[in-house]
Amino acid sequence: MMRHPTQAIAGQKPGTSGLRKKTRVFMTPGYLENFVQATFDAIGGAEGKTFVLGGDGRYFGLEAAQVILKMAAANGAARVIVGQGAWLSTPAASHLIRLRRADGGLILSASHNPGGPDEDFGVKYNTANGGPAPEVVTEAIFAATLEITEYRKADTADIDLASLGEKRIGAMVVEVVDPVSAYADLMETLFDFKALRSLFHAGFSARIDSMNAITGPYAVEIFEHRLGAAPGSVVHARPLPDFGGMHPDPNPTWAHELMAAMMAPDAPDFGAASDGDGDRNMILGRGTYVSPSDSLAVIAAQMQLAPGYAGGLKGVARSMPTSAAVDRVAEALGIACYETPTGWKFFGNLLDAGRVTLCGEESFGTGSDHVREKDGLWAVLMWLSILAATGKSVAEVLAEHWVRFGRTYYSRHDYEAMPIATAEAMLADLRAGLGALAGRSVAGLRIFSADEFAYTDPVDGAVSEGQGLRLLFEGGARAVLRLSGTGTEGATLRLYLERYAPGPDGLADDPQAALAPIAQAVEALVGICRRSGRKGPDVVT
Ligand code: VG1
Ligand code: CO
Repeated sequence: MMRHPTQAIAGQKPGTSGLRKKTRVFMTPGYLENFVQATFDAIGGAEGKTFVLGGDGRYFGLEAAQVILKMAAANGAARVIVGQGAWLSTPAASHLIRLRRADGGLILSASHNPGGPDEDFGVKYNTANGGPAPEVVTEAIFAATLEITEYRKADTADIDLASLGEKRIGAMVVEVVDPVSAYADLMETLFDFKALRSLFHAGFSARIDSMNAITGPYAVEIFEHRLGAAPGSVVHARPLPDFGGMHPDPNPTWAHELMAAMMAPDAPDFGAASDGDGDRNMILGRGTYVSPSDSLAVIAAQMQLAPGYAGGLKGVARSMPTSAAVDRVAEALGIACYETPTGWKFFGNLLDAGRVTLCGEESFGTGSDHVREKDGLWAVLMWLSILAATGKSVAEVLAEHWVRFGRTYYSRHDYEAMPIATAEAMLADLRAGLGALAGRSVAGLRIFSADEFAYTDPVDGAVSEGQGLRLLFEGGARAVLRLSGTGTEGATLRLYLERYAPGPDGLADDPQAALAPIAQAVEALVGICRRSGRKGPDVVT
């Protein structure tokens, strides 16, 4: 029995990064099957194709991988390359798709969302370039979920994913590969591992927190085995189905153990954390937190120190809510700087067209043209390369960057699990009044312009509207508001705040204090707390 009648399920609309729902929703009979069949249907079928499959090790990942393998076989796929134990970090999956010239890949992860039977699960389809499917594809998948009447799935026993090698489901080959080695090899081609080994050999200390998620095995192999970091430098290194109760979102709130260790008097020289699927990174030095937008700018300014980028950068791209710190570096380097909507899928065309080498988002995402996803451990290796080449500390690198380019104070305030109607009404009201805001003063700040961000892809002309409401204040300060597209509960309202200080004075202020006037102006105008009854944001990064 290969063909299974089914009925369309409402709400299977991929968000910023794939379809994310509560795990129990994904576990209801037919839910995963419908979405996977719709994906195969939307890409013109799976017949004769090769796919990559893997995920971040979260609860239900193994079961989902078995379902997808049987469905790929029944849909006529030729081969599925799957990480051992159904493990693959998102950047490693992107690399494997490219390396093996696969037609696409399925990544099983809800990324930075917690995992477990009562938490989140997700599925994302990546195309042959290794990157997240662009909007035309995700829209076609969603349309197919609404028309589906049957799915195909082979009736066979589960495949052994614990041992390496080739297996078969009917005519389809299931190739179980080591999830780590190809990715670690790629990193060796980009960075000077000899120099990094010397750094650790000289006593440099690091704490890399994998948060019981997928980067553990990668980080142990790269930092401890290949680079000689002290055993135990990688903490929470074992991927666990529920991440051991951790919330694998590398920010000061959720990676608080690492934060505490790095702010302690005996802190190591360097600290970093990654998210569930390994595409995000947080960078820390002893007593120092690096804001992701600053990290992107520092990397842009110093990237040619790594051998893989010695030829310089073609251009850079950042998501719209990301701070303009990197723009100032691009200007100094005389290279193009693109501003895209939120979500890595919007960088794909720019990377494929060779217009940019480096991309980044304020949400702890940085990456280059080596893959088509953001890459947490890549960012860690890039920072280590900068420290090794300059002999400076994280704090010194940051301070010198600000002296040279000025400092862009930046913060994101998240209001989570709000009633959807309340959040939508706030933004609708703001949107309705946008036209009348220019020239008005709120809470002592004069609004220079206000608009809603829309993007026309410079490569294929695709238009994406409704990508965030922007308020520009006189003097270059900025606030952006948008709703999250990755949550699974209610609405998450994100408020992004930014202010530029050219220096030489005023480079060492507390970011929250520096941005408070803008936050107050937004509260006066939008009334986030007033209208929701909240006292303040749930997460501040
Ligand atoms: C968030 C971030 C966005 C990121 C996306 C996926 O989206 O803001 O920058 O690309 O997560 O990251 P949203 O729509 O919730 O703001 V990951 O690491 O969850 O794949
Ligand atoms: Co992620």
